[in-house]
Amino acid sequence: MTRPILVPVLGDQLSRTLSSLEGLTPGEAVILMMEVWDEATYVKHHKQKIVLIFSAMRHFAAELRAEGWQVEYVTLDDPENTGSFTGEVARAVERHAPSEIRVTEAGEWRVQQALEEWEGRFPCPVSILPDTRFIASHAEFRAFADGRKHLTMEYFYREMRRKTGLLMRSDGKPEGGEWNYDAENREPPKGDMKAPPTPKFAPDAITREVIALVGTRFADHFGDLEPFGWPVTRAEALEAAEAFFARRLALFGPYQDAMVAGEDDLYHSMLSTSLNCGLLDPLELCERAEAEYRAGRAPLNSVEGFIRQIIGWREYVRGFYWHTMPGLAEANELAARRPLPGFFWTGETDMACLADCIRTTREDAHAHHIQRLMVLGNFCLIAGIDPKEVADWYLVVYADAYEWVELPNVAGMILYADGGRLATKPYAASGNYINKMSNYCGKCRYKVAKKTGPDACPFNPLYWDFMIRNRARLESNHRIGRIYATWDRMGEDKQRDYLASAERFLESLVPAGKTWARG
Ligand code: FAD
Ligand code: DLZ
Ligand code: SF4
Repeated sequence: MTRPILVPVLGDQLSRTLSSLEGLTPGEAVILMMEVWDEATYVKHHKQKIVLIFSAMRHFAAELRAEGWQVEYVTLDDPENTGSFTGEVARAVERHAPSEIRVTEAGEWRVQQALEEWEGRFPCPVSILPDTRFIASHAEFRAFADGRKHLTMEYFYREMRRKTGLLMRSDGKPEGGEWNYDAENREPPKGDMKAPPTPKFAPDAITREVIALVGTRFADHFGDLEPFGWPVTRAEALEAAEAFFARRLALFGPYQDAMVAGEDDLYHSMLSTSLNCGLLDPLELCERAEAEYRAGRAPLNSVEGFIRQIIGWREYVRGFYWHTMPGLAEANELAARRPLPGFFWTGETDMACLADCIRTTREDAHAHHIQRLMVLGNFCLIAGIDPKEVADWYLVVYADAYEWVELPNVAGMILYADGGRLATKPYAASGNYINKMSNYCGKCRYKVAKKTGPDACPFNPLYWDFMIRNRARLESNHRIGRIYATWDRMGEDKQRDYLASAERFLESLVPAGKTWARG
C-alpha cells in the first residue's frame, strides 16, 4: 500500500454507512479503533455500558476484517496504549505516515474539541466529515433555530416529517390528518400488566472476554455487570428490532407513559443502545415502523409516536446540544445547588417509585423514558438537585448515554436549567401523577393521598416547595403560572405545613458518601 488514509472509528461510530468509510476501498485505508482509558473513565460509566461498547467495537472490527479491511485495534490492556484518542492516533501516524486522516465528527463536544486539534498536530491533512447518520444536519437545525426564542420540538418534527416523507400523504398533509397523536398515548397501566419479552443475547466468547476485563479493571464502577444481554452486533440489533415490531409496536403508543413495578420496559423498544453506537440506523427503523402501519399491523398512534421519538426528539435534542454547547453544560437557571442524594447510587429509599427505577437502572443500565422523566427527573427538579450532579448521574448509569443526548434531556427537559429553551415549562408533578400512571404507590410506605406530615408522599410537599421557591421565575409562564392561584387560596396553615414538610424531608437527604461519578 502507498501511504494509506488513516480512518479512526470511535466507539459510537459502528456503522458500515459511516461517512468516513464512504467511497473508500479496503486497499487504500487503515482503520484505527481504540479502547482508551480516557473514554472509559471521564465519567465512571455503568459496567454494562463499557461491556457493550468494547464488545460492539471488537465485533465491528472483526466484521470489517472479514470484509478485507485492514483494522488496527488497540485493546485497553495493550501495554503501549497511551489512554487517549489523540495519543493513539499519534502512534498510528508514526507507524503508517498516512496521506490523510479521515474521521467522522464526534458525537460529543469534548471529543470534537480534540479532533479539531489534530490538523495542527499531525503532518498530514485531517478531514472531519459530517455524521450523516442523523437526519438533520447542523446547518438545518441552525436554520430552524435562528430567530426563535423557544425551539418547540413539534415544529422541528414537522420539518423532519416533510424532509423524510415518513407518514406523509401525497397531498403534503400528514397521514390521518394530524401531525401528532400524543393525546391517544397516555393510558395508565392495566393492573400488573406484562409486555412480551425483549430478546436478550447470550454473551459469546468476545463478550465474555470483555466482561472479565470490565470485572477486573472497572470493579468500582456503578451497576451490575451480569447478566449482560444487550445486542452487540448489527445482526443482534436487527433481531431485537424485528422482535419489537412484531410484539410491542402496536401497544407502544397507548402505554408509552405507563409504569409497572418490576416490569421494566413494558412496550418500549429497548433500541436506544444499538441506535446510539451505530448498530441501527434511525431512518431504517422509522421506515420499518411505517411499513407495519401500512400493512395494517400497528395503529397510527403507536407508529407516529415511535417515529416522533426518533425523527422528532432524538434529532431535536442532538441539534439543540450543538446549538447550545458549551454553555448548556454550565446552565443552572433555577440556581439548584443541593447535592445528589446517596440513594441514587444505592437505591436505598422508602420511596417505592424511586427505588424501583434505580433498581432497574442498576440491573440493566436502562430505565424507560417516563421513569427517567417523571420519577427520577421530576424528583431532581423539585428537590433542587445541582444540574451538574444530575447530568453526571444520567451519563454514568445508562448504557445509551452520550452527552449529546443525555445533557439536553437533563438540563433542558427535566431541570429547566436552560431557562425553558428546550421545554416550555418545567415537568414538575406531585405524587398524583405517579399514582395515576403507575402501580407504585400501593406498595409504598408513604401515602400518596397525604399531603403533609411524616407519612405524606414526599413528592406532594416538594412540588409546592419547588413552585414557591421559583415563583418569581415561573409565575409569568402561561403554561404553569395559573397554579399560583391555587396556592394563594390555600390558607396560611396549609401553606406552612407544606413548606415545613418539604424542609424536613430535604434535611433528611444524605449526599453520596463517595464519588461515584468521577475520579
Ligand atoms: P423507546 O421508548 O422505545 O423510544 C424509541 C427511541 O426514541 C429511543 O430508542 C430513542 O432513540 C428515541 N427517544 C425517545 N425519547 C427520546 C428523547 N427524549 N431524547 C432522545 N431520544 C429519544 N436517551 C438516550 O438515548 N440516551 C440518553 O442518555 C438519554 N438520557 C435521558 C435522560 C433523561 C433525563 C430523559 C428524560 C430521557 C433520556 N433519554 C435518553 C431519552 C429516553 O428516555 C431513552 O431514549 C429511552 O428510554 C430509551 O429506551 P428505548 O429505546 O426503549 O426507547
Ligand atoms: C463510551 C465509550 C467508552 C466507555 N469507551 C470508549 C473507548 O474506549 N473507545 C472509543 O472509541 N469509544 C468509547 N466510548 C464511546 C465514546 O465516548 C464516544 O465515541 C464519544 O463520546 C463520541 O464523541
Ligand atoms: Fe412514589 Fe409517593 Fe407513590 Fe411512594 S407514594 S411510590 S413516593 S409517588
